[in-house]
Amino acid sequence: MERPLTHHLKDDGTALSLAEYRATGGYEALHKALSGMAAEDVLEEVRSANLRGRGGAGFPTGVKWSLVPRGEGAPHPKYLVANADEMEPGAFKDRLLLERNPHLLLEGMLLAAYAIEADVAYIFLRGEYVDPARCLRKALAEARDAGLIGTHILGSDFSLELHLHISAGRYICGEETALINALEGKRATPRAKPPFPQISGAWGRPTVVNNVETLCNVAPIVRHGADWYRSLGLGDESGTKLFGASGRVRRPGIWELPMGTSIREIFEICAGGMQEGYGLRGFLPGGGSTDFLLPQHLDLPMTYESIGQAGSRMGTGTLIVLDDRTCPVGMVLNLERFFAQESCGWCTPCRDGLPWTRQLLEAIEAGQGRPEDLATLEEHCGFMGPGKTFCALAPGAMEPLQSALKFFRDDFERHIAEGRCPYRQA
Ligand code: L3W
Repeated sequence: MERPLTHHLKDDGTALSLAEYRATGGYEALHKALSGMAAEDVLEEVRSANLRGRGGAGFPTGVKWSLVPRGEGAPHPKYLVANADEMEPGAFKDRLLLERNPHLLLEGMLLAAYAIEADVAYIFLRGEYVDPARCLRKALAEARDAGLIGTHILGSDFSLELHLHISAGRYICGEETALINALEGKRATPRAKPPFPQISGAWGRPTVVNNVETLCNVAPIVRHGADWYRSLGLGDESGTKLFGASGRVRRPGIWELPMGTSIREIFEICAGGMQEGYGLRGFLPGGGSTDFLLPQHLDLPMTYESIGQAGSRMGTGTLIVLDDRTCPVGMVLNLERFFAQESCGWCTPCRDGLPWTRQLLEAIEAGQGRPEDLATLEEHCGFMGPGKTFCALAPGAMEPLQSALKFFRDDFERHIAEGRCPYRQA
């Protein structure tokens, strides 16, 4: 099985140095592009590979890049941003790439910047990612010393400045327009879209924001071609994906597998199934802001399409597993506490609705809930549903809640009827 993102990772857990990365064929794609491909050719290769954004939404990367104005009359400077603000509950896939293969990201960024004719690039890194910051600083210094970043890269006409920006630390900074505001030194609230950042982003200039994992796929695509990349997927969706599992599984972790791998393979073979004494109750397939799925969904392939059809989202592809000894109400409360704290406060449904949701769940979990609270919670899922808020934070926050109310309703009702959490020892 081919694993273009993780095949060459070192067993000792440290990052590949520039020399080690080069020994694996690293920067060959950049050489190939700068010596014989026009910017449009790189864009076309990525579009034809059907690479989709790995940050959670799955938007086609080539399409995103193609929306950037190019050529003579295009406004400059243009910007590229690697979204490394990995804060989705349950997601730790980008961290693996940042800590173990930082040059793969840098090469992907150089190629992406070349394709969209960007002048300046930023890595917007989660504030708490101290080890990734160390790895990136070292890789950036190595790349600068080797003439891979700066002016006339590899003797070509292509120049790029590339900076590391450490986030001050809010989940909403991962939303691309809030990220751009934060980068500009403004309060990190999302902007209205359209205009999309590809047209008017950082400092009003064309800007592309791509997730770390997305950008890490670019060098392998340019090196081996779109046909090869498409062939890596097991079905209609291309490439490989970093999948993960956390919760009471035997071996929590992250694994690179073909797109379309079954959830069962991720859960049973990679993660080793449940720990002794625990049963599988359900799982959030794509991180904290996705709808629960049930054991009956284990044989679904992990693709944007199939998980969507099952009523959830593949999101970041990182399963959060719910076992039969953990209270689903408590689990959802934990998530809603996070989302309520991370609301930027810009729009009313999210600013007021999430804390209210949290309060209702706290009361239910503490045994002080009322039967009518369940209908109120359901109403909140509607008030904060898709299209009702300024950005995707609150609708995402409602996904685990609305599905828990559907699949684990007995648990909510028992808390209210018994006046206590049935999972807690008396
Ligand atoms: C041009 C259009 N561009 C969409 C672009 C847009 C953006 C990308 C995705 O939220 C999701 C969210 C979280 N013309 C376009 C267009 N685009 N339509 O495509 O856009 P969108 O609006 O679908 O999503 P989003 O607001 O970026 C992302 C979910 O991901 N998520 C969150 C993960 C968080 C992390 C993290 O912490 N690092 O990964 C997980 O599932 O709930 O639904 O670039 O410009 N017509």
